[in-house]
Amino acid sequence: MKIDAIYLRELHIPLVQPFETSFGVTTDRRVLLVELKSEGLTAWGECVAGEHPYFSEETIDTAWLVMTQELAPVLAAAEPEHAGKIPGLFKQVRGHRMAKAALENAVWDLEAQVRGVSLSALLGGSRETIPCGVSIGIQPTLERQLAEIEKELAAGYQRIKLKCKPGWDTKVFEAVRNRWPQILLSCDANSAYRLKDADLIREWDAFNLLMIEQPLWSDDFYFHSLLQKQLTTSICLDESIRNRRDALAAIEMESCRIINIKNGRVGGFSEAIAVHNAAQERGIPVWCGGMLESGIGRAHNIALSSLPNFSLPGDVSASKRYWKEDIIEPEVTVSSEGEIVVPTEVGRGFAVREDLVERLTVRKEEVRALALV
Ligand code: OSB
Ligand code: MG
Repeated sequence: MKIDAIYLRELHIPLVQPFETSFGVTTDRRVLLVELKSEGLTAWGECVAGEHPYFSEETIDTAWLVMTQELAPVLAAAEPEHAGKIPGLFKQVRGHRMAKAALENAVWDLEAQVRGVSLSALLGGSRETIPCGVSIGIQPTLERQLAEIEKELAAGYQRIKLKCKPGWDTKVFEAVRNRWPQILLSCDANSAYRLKDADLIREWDAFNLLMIEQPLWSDDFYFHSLLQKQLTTSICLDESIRNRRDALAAIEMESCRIINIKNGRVGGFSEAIAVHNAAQERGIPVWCGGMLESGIGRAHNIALSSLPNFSLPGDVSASKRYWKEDIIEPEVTVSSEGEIVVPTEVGRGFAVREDLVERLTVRKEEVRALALV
């Protein structure tokens, strides 16, 4: 596949409602897109780095820098036969997985078009529909929290995940369980607790949570393994899992019983598939995490979620939960059974609204092959 041009674009898009986690509040997204041109085709990738280095070390700005200076010139000069070769091209650059993922995933997006298959089929997906959950941000009041859950359950979502932090945890879970004893319920601490909080976390076993996501340090396996031994509830790791080796270590050490796979966090589809396979071979279920993506990242998450071991509802939900107007057509919709239909059309199955992308673009840069610089 010949790469004719690579453009980076930054778009500014407000969220329909602020999203609060233990590390901060997001009200507007700075969305970084990769637009790849190849022999008359246009492919897209999305960089899921945040506006601040709170969830991970990367930000939209570090990703822009590393893509323009290091990664994109290498990609522009290559003629990859297969998107699975891209991690090898980027091997010399340490870290910067979200930047790498945006470029690699654009090549997968291109390859599906070139081969005339759906992105899901190209990745090895087998599901026709994917089960969906929602991640609900920390709310200003308990009343608002309950109202948000009620709304999402009415919309059909199969699993409710509550963001939590010290001071916004036990009393919230208790109120939710009193009102809805049977729903699939989980929580995500985004590393807000320490091992000394084990007594508090153990109280949550009473609430029959499907999982507790990343309670401790963002780079830890060992202390999570100590905590997991003290809990009946499963721990799910998100931040800690950067690649297949991390998944193997976490499984071996019994640091978790469930893994959240995020395309960007692990560096792209190739590594996401490797994590998926490693977990599947060891009987560990996975689900697809979300990073408040625009339609492009969302479409890619849907394709990834069609792999067989994505057996738990993911955080991939409808466009309208995030955006007044998404940049894809059709927008992502969720059925009243809480499912998204995996597209079978060639490519990602959602057209990019290029006029809208152009209007929302606040920064654009073309990257040329190294030899041409
Ligand atoms: O930990 O899963 C997380 C959003 C930003 C950063 C980290 C996380 C999240 C979410 C949002 O939970 C999931 C979504 O896209 O709806
Ligand atoms: Mg998480």
